[in-house]
Amino acid sequence: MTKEFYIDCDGVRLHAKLDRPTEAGRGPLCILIHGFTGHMEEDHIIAAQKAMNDAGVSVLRAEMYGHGGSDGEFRNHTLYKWVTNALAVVRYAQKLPFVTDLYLSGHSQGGLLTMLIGGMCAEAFKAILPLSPAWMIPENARDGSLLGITFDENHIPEKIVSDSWELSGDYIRVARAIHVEDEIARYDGPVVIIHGDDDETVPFSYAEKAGELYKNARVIPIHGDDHCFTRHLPEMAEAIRTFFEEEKSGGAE
Ligand code: FER
Repeated sequence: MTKEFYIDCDGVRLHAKLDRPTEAGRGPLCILIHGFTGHMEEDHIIAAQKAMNDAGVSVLRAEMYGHGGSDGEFRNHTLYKWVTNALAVVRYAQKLPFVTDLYLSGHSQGGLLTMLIGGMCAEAFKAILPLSPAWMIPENARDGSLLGITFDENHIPEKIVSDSWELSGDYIRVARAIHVEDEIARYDGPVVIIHGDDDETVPFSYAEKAGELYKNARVIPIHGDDHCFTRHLPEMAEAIRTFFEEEKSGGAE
């Protein structure tokens, strides 16, 4: 059963969908967030949602500022706006009466967001699941590059223009102020990083590096897969389903 609605974030409407497994009573919920230029109906987001539902986990998909059916223009989105949005979604989820354990997952820029919010609200989550997390964005922004587009990091341009999108320079100003390592260090809970080892957008080495920095992380490589898991989507979904099945029986180890 899908319920569609908006979550208020200080007057900004965030488009959301809640999918509950059949015959669900009280139980776990996972928040699931798309990536840069993404939305909640992408194949890899739906596959992750279904895998969670199959394992008996309710899923709250939410679209962040300037994406999908949420308020805001894409060109005006920043990671600070996304962080504020995600905090509103976490607070919303925490008030849902049926929720027992809360989990957080997101793909790419949503995976970076998952890592940031994991550190900010560490006590809120039973585990976090960054999918192909693009946590090099802040580092790249400091070095003058975004998705292969270069700029002078000491003179931020008014806008960054690619073939398919345009972004305000404020995206860069915000991105370069963010230090993901600080939030990694603040999260001691279980982390499951799922990442294609043939990802050309976010190199797999970032999954390995995050896996080493976290105190309690597992990296699940999807061999030969790309950034959006287009080659082995069922394998990615199965990794998610297996993780949540293990959670039901008291966790792996
Ligand atoms: C970048 C690398 C990756 C970037 C964005 C991404 C805006 C995110 C991709 C995604 O969310 O799919 O340099 O700059």
